[in-house]
Amino acid sequence: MPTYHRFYIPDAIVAFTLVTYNRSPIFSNTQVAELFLNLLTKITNQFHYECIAYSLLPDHVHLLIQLSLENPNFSLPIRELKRLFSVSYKKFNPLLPLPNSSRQKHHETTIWQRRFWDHVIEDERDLERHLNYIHFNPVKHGFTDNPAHWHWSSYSYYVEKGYYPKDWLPDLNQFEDSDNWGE
Ligand code: NI
Repeated sequence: MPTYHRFYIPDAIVAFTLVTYNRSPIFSNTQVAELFLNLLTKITNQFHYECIAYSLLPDHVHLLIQLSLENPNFSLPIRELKRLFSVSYKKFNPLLPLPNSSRQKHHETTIWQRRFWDHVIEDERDLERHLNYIHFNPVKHGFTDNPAHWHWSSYSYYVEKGYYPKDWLPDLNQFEDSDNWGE
């Protein structure tokens, strides 16, 4: 198991990817998707974070979050988001598969994949790439051919603000030199 080094920079913008356990498409359920977004708002408020962009896919979530000066350590808030969601989600689906012994030892449920992917935004260009990646993601994964047709992302907000032209599609070359993006 590799050692993870995380760098906690106050006020940094961080990209996160959270994946469901066994890639179960739990966010296809509208109520479950709304539950997650409500808890995301709750957590960002609690830690004075700002969610800059998001994209909710059936089996994973992409987030772009600005941290706060008082809570630069994002591990706790993200773990808390996953935990709160797991607790509430059980009400939707009481017949979840039982965790194996390793997962039980780590007090993990069968709702999320262990850990999460994160990347601290380096500069303006990196920020733009991640915004584009997140908003293009429903198309990338084949759920729609137009980012505007995907309800579960912050794309329409950015179109309204004039950040994207009406029929925006990204230059795909900008994504190739990056790391794995967590999904
Ligand atoms: Ni994705």
